[in-house]
Amino acid sequence: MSILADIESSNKAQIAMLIDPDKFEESQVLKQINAANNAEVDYIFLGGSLISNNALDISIEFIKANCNIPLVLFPGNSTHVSSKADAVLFLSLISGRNADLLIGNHIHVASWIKKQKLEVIPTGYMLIECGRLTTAQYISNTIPIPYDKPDIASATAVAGELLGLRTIYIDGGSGAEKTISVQMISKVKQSIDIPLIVGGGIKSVESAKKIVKAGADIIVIGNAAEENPDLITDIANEIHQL
Ligand code: 1GP
Repeated sequence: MSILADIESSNKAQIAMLIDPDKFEESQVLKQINAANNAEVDYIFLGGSLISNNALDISIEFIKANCNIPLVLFPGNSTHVSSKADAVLFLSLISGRNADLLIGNHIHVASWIKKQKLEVIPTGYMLIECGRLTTAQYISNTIPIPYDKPDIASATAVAGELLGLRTIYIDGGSGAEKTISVQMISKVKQSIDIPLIVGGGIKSVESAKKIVKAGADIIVIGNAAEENPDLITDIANEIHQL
């Protein structure tokens, strides 16, 4: 089954652990992968807004040598792709008005990707203001959707769905001060009929549960799992029961 089909048909909430290739360090990543294996994490997302160490392929090889969890690229631009991964979130940054991230980068890699075995998951990516300026917002040179404007988020997500995108990813950005509000998550979820991915600033079992109850189909945990790999086990145990 394709990864997208797995996401679409899952009758329980899923969890993705985000690994940043720019922070790649074998012993640290191994701790995270072991925790992900124990916790039966559903996906590993690999990527970030800024990759400056050229470690993407090395990271993929290391992760795949140590676990069988599907590995999905989460690219910041067209240089962040590799045929060694299982799938790529083909992100269009629909919350912003930066043409390069809406369509420009895609053109650079589209013909190459089409020839690979890499599964493509067309994804409407939306940055939401969550307390502070994040790297994703800065590097993308876009204005995030205001925290307290669920209607804008909902209309943007619906536009993405009507354009044919297959998932919506709302993200406070890595290291967000607070998570996206449950009001916004539930408004977006009620507006669309495609899977909803939510990430940014999820640091506890309680906030993960709230986000899933509000409607997230997949939650993404990055920083908190780097700081405390055991947290991913606790969160996955709870989330998989919801
Ligand atoms: C960022 O959604 C991800 O794009 C994860 O964010 O690192 O804050 O968990 P955190």
